Amino acid sequence: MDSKTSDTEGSDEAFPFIPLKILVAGGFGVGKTTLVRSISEITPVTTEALITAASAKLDHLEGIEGKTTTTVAMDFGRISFPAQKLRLYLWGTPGQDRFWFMWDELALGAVGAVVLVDTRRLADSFAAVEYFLDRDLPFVVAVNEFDGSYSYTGPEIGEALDLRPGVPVVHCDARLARSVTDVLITVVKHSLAATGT
Ligand SMILES: Nc1nc2c(ncn2[C@@H]2O[C@H](COP(=O)(O)OP(=O)(O)OP(=O)(O)O)[C@@H](O)[C@H]2O)c(=O)[nH]1
Ligand SMILES: [Mg+2]
Repeated sequence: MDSKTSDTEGSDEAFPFIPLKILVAGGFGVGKTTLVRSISEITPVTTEALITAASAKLDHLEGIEGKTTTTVAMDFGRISFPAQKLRLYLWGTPGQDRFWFMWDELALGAVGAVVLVDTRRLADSFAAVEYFLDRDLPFVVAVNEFDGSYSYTGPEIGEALDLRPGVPVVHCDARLARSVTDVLITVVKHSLAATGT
C-alpha cells in the first residue's frame, strides 16, 4: 500500500483515521454509482457494463432513459473526515436482482448502510430495506431527488417503506458532494448510536 492510501495519511501517529465501511445500496438505477463517484477522494473503482438491448428489457429504465451502463459487481470509493479522524470506505452494491448473491460478501464488516431510493420507483428499494432489517445492520434511507419526481416527506417515505421508528430519512442529490456528505454524516451518527459507540 503506498502512502496515498495509508490509513494514517494526514493524521498524526497518535490519532490514525478510524476506518468505517459503509454500504451504498438500493434498487436498480437509483444513483448508487453516482453517489460514490461524487464524493470519493480517490479515483473510484467501478464495474460498469453496457446495458444491452437484450438486458434493457429486464432492467426497467423508466425515468432513467439516459442510463447506458449498470454496475455488475460493486463500486468502491473513500472519503476522509480529518477533524473527526474518520475515513469511510464506501461500497456500492449492484442494483439488479440477478447480482444479489454478492451482497453478503459486500456487507461483511460494514457498520452501516445507505439505502438510496428513487420515489418514482420506490418498490425497487424494498428488498434493500428488508435486507438490512433482517441483518440488524443500521441504515438510513436517502431519497435521491430526480428531476420531476414528487417530493414526499420523510414520514411518508417511512410509511411507504414500512420503516421502524428511528430510521432516518434524508433527501439528497447524489450528484453533489455536499449533499452526499450530509447523508454520510447521518449514517455514521446513526450507526454509532445504534451500536452504542
Ligand atoms: N437528475 C438526476 N439524475 C441522477 C441523479 N443521480 C443519478 N442520476 C442519473 O441516474 C442514472 C443512474 O445512476 P447510477 O449512479 O448509474 O445508478 P445505480 O444505482 O448505480 O445503477 P445500477 O448500478 O445499475 O443499479 C445515471 O444516468 C445518473 O446520471 C440525481 O440525483 N438526479
Ligand atoms: Mg451502479
